[in-house]
Amino acid sequence: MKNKKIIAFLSAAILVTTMFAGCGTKATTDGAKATPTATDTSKKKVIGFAQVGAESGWRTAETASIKTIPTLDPTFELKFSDGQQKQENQIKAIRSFIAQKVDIIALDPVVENGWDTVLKEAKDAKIPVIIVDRGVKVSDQSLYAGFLGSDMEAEGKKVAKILVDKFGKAAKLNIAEIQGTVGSSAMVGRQKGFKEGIADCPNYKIVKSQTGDFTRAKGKEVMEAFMKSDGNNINVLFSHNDDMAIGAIQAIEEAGKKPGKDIYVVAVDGIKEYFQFMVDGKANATVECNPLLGPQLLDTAKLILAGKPIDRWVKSKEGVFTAAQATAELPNRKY
Ligand code: GYE
Repeated sequence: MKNKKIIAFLSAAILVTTMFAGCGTKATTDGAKATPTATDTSKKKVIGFAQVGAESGWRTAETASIKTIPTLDPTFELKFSDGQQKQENQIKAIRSFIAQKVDIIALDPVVENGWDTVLKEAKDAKIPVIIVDRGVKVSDQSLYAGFLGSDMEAEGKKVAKILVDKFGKAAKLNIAEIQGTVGSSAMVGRQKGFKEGIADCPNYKIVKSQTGDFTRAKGKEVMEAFMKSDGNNINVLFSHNDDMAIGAIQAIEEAGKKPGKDIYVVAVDGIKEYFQFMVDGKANATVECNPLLGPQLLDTAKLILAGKPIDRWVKSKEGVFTAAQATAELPNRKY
């Protein structure tokens, strides 16, 4: 009799354990498939982070920084989803975070538009949303708590200023532009800021402009095409990120020209690898965009969870670097 009771108890215990194991608390790389969790007993605060993808060195550094959150504060847990540069994946991830009843949703949106519906769902579920790195355009500002990231327009202006300082306003420049992901705030802002920055330079002409989707491979492809059609005309390359510039540098070399000399190369991000290209004389300047957003995201999440006010826009601090500073700065680069 006693044995039977023990067996019955054990089987019930096993059943319960298996049930909970089936909906475990493991972080997922595919938010869409994540199942509701049994974290509630652990009392950890859960941040669900919907990442853009893994398209660049900048992105890799940002992901690594965000993933330090549970180490910086062990009372926090992070659920991470890689959207593979697709908005639909990010929307699925957010819905999954809502189903899992996370405490905070952090969204790094691949593009600016198209978030109203899913952010409304998060709001209805009373889950605060922090927009990270890239901005969103929404019909109702109360759909998110705040934005943490860089000023993309200011970055575009800084690129323009580098050219004005180097060549002067009266110079005649044929500029090739490799844009980031179309419709992303990084692309829209950098382009706008740059155009404004060269508005009073009558002979600065953007002769070519195409997207390279922020990847090295596409940056190379686009520059190959530019070199074929306009190779002898282009004096400046403005790439919306360092990775595409690195791809383009290869294309310039393959076309028999000298990047950094025949074509002045300026980009945005400030990844360590690009500094090496500046040291080697193949790239000329970069405008820093800081990807190390993990600690600031944690601080912002803590404020929200404590019911305290946060800034509508938490800006990151950034600089500008030219090839002349590259050797001294290279050992300090953290990403
Ligand atoms: O510049 C680029 C990345 O959104 C600021 O995205 C970010 C941009 C960054 O792919 O390298």
